[in-house]
Amino acid sequence: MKVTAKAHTNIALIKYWGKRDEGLILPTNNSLSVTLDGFFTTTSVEFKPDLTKDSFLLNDEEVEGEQSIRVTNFLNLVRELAQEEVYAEVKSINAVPTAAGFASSASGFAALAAASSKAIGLNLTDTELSRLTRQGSGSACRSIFGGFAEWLQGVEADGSDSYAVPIAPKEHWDIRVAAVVLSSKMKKVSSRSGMKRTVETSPFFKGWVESIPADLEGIKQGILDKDFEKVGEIAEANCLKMHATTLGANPPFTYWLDTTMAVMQTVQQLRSAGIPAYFTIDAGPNVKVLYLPEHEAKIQETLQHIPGVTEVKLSRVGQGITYLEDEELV
Ligand code: FM0
Repeated sequence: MKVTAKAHTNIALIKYWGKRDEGLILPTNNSLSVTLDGFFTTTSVEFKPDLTKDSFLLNDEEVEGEQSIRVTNFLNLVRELAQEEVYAEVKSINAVPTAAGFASSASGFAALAAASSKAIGLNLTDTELSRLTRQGSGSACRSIFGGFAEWLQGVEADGSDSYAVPIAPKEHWDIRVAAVVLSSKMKKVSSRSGMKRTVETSPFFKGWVESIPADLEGIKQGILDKDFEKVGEIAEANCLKMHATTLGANPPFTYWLDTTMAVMQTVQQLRSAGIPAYFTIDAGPNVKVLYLPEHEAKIQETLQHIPGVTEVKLSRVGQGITYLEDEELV
């Protein structure tokens, strides 16, 4: 049976940055994200007895190398769970720039997990699906849910209590996110290797982990109260703390470019001018700006005029996993 699933990316307001178990992908802290409707991956999976290996097409092109190994490793987990030994044909369409800090792996692995687990006959609950998805890419486990979701780090060595839970549905709060795309796109240090180097060498990592519980408590209250200033201030500060840990790593690194800082300064200037806007940045140079619907025109206009910015993509809060009935990619 061919199954097609659609998953949206998410942007972390409290970042996942550090693993306690690299194989099972278990984090050193809880994280919290908002799912975005503007950026998504649609994936179809069909397990076929006549195949001699998995095949993976991304945006109609055959993928090989590290990316295809990650897909096969993930499918191995799905086969193990289902006790099946059959290879799969995987086709993905990614409406997200890859490897540019747009968490493309999040929507990618969430869609892959949903489509493959269903195609092989597993009937997983959202919690089980989130736990499985986590083992493809950590941040992806939050994309099972729409709206606002928290990934519970868990304490068990086998990862059984490490999965995402919904905090508030997308209908709860209409906040917006502008994804600011910079002309220079490729990141040099992947999030996976960047967080590993940080955990192993940065003296600031301990402080980062210790600061998380207070940020989480504050932001969850802010989301429930729809207190935009509170949520924005905590998210921006949390992002800056995460990026500070990379400067303390050995060798040190940063994901920021000059234009990244120009966008950050513009956001701060917007606030000085009375427009509530806050930034957050993942493991890449692009910036996401949080704002309220009534300021959309001004936000868009201001951001796209920053030199070095190629595109500003606006997004609302998105939904969780959906399955497409016609079995075709859209
Ligand atoms: O999304 O090694 O999921 O919480 O995006 O595949 O588990 O790609 F800013 C960084 C994403 C980390 C923060 O890490 O790593 C966040 C980040 P994996 P991911």
